[in-house]
Amino acid sequence: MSNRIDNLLHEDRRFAPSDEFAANAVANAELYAEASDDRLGFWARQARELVTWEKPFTQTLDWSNPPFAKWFDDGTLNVAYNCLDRHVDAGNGDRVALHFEGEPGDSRSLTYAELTAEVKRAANVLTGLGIRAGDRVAIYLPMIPEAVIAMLAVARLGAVHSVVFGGFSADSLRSRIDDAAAKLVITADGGWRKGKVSPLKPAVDAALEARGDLGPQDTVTNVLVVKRGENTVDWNPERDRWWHDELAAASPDHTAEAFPAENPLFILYTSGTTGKPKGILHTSGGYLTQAAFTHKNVFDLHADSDVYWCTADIGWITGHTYVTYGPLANGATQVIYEGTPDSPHPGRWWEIIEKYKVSIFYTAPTAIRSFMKLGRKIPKQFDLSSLRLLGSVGEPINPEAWMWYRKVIGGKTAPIVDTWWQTETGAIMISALPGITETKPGSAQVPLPGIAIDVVDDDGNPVGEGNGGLLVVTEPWPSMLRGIWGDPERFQETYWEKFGDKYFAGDGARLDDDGDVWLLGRVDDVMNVSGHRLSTAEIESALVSHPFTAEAAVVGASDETTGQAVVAFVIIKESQLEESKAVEDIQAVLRTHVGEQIGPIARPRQIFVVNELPKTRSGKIMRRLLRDVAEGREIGDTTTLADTTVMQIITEKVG
Ligand code: 6R9
Repeated sequence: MSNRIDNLLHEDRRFAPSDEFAANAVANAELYAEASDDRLGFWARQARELVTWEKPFTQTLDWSNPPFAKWFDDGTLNVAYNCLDRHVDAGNGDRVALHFEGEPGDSRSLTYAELTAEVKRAANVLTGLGIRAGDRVAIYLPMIPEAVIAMLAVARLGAVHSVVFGGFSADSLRSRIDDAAAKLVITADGGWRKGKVSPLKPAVDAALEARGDLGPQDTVTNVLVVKRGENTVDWNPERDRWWHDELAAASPDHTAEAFPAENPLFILYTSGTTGKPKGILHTSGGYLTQAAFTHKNVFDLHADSDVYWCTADIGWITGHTYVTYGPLANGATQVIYEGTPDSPHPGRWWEIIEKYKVSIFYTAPTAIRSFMKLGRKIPKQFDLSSLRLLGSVGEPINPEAWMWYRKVIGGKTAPIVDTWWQTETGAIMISALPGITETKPGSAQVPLPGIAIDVVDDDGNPVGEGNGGLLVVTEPWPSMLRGIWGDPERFQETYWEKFGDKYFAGDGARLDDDGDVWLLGRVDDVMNVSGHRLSTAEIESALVSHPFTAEAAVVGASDETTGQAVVAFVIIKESQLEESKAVEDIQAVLRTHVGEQIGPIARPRQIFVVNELPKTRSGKIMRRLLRDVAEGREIGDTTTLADTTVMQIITEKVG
């Protein structure tokens, strides 16, 4: 880490936007002045200009009961109407909303009029299945248009979606269904990944069956199944319905009802420092305002000419805010792609950019680094000249990857916006504004207009320029989380207890001499693997749930491609070892087990079988030392260990 900070301090490259870009930029520098003069007035103006309200709000922020914020509280709106009908009403019904590219090469484009009609039908189907405002609907789908349609149909009814990433296991799905007490699950038979169909419906079946006596009573009454993979599926005629049959029979007319600004819109689960994922709750008016504002200004969106592509899956917050809500609220034309970047060939993404003339491209550093490894020859085979703006999200982007992105993908001209935000923040918080900010490789740079952030020490005192500390948000913002589903105490504890009046993001950061922010990674036990948050505790409990394992410790070790990688240290039960199992077999079994319990992304890159774990006298595992081992470094200070010889033994084992 210290090495990295030094490198960052020596970064003095700067890239100013071209005159042409600056002249046509959507954002303007006055936004900063306006927001610093009257922050709430600034957000009220954005909310009035970017969102259509059924009943206008009169109060911008109610912060009388912190940390529970209410934004635009007495206003009413329908989020789906804002993403659909109003564009059709404004004469843009023929504009393409979604260019869908399937992994096997099939494609389909939906205009705003077509997408609106589909969502109306789906809303009628959901109503027919008993879904009402406030009900929870779990969505477990591949990246196909139906994923967006399903989210918007739920939102249209004032119901609450909980999208579960299609790569998650039946167990993960079940715990999310249970936690939110979902009434309906929307899934698909399967989706395309890496050249073959990856089934989804079996995981839903397993999640709904394997409840045992532990889970709460079965809240799910129906499963709606999109046909995509054409794989054979088991069918429960009482519970399961085909999406296409139901939609074909449904009326295409549906009038969107308005709901209060603070009506819950979705729950999205994310890893925390303890094992149990947190259901992050977002509501309607404030979320949509900041989603639309940031999408328009950070990506310099010219809705009538741009083609926008965000590569995130809808299972992540980036897919919620920058595939579904932001772009559609702004009437953008966007690409969605079902599959993996290298299927059927390593140039697939660049081919898609060429095919649709994508002008705005938003992806994660892990993807950029894996393309870098393959070399520039691959992207050079495609015409990427349509690209005029590039974005990065999910983890710090190292300056080398930033420079490669700029040169090889952006043709040395497209500005890069490195956007810092979280599931909890709902929308981008820190980023350059293209056309205005001079960009700096590796730094997320400046808080957006209307956003107040700081870097503080452990006691909450600002560290000032040139110093490092903890990133905090010092004022409430429109798209902030409104809580953790069903657990207000955990909400207070996790984010607000440390500093009282400031939101604690869990990230380390440093301010350089210009006051620009450099993100340094998580300060808690959360790892960032390919931009996905995983908790050490969650993987440890998956490992320990296997009969082989007596104890486990998991660390995030730095990895050239994925940013961090999961490395596990496990102690195997004596009884199991006595059966003289080969270490390789144990490792393979445990890797598979973690994949089944959580999902393939959580599978450890390495599992070391050890006899002991380094612990303090109070019994806390010293992950810092294990990280030293995992990263092949000399072991740091071991004086607080209960048994100081243990690290030597581990190092010998691993060596
Ligand atoms: C949007 C998203 C949030 C965590 C966050 C931080 C890391 C995200 C970043 C970044 C450095 C950026 N992170 N963007 N770190 N630079 N531009 O990724 O949400 O999945 O909740 O993860 O990701 O550590 O705290 P989420």
